[in-house]
Amino acid sequence: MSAVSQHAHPIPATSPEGLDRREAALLRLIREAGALAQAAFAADAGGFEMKGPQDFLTVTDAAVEKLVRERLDQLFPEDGFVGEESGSAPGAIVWVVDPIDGTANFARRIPHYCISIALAAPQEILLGAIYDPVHDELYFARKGRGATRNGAPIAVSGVTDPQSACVELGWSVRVPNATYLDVLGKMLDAGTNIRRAATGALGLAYVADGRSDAYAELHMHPWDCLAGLLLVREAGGLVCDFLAADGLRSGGGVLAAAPGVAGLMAEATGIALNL
Ligand code: LIP
Repeated sequence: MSAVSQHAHPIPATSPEGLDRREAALLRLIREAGALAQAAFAADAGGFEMKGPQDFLTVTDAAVEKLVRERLDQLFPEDGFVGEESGSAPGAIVWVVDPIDGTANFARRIPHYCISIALAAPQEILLGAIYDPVHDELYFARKGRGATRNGAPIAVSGVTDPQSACVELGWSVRVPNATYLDVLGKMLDAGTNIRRAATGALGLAYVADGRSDAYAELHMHPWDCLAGLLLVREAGGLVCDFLAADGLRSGGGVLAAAPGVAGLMAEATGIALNL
């Protein structure tokens, strides 16, 4: 994003009207990005390469991020950008984009992926959208205004008994196996059922929607989690303060939980729920 632009809107970005403009643009853009991704998925276009161990990259990741970045640069040139594939540009507020979350699924033609886009200020997440094009489910949250799926309000689950709780523990090579297995064991010992579906953004969206009771991952990138953390918070859940610990630059541990299992999950993961 150009740091200084002759096209900068005179309306302050974080004013109600500035956020209204960004909300409307985000909801249109994420559906357009989802249509591009799903067309590529259906066409089985392009194959994939490896960025590193268990780190997939498809041509669609790059194409979707290019579409999103160019459009946001046209609409809001004064805003910054943080993208999984194309890097960062500074701004007082920044768009944080995962063009295909669940790339390992997308690459192997497993129909379980999403696009995740958040708008963040230095210490708060302002807007979050997660779109699952396979099921045409668009999750959205704006700080202080609740969370929705396809426009209908959503809420976290009321589950309190670990024996009926179903939680997700994300995984990546960035965390030592012994550490991951230790947390996994504590969650199993507490009696919970555990899933891992390889898209943290959708995992967080499902917590906000009451389909799952918590999402934990010991290290996530900001583009994987910021939109989902706002969704869970606005849907009545508890979340970690990801941005407080330099998460926007370095990533960090993530926990988001329905209130009934929050204590159990904070104990098992060692991640504080402070928002
Ligand atoms: C994925 C994350 C997920 C993590 C995977 C992978 P990607 O992001 O959403 O939480 O467990 O290892 O990092 O690479 O599909 O955008």
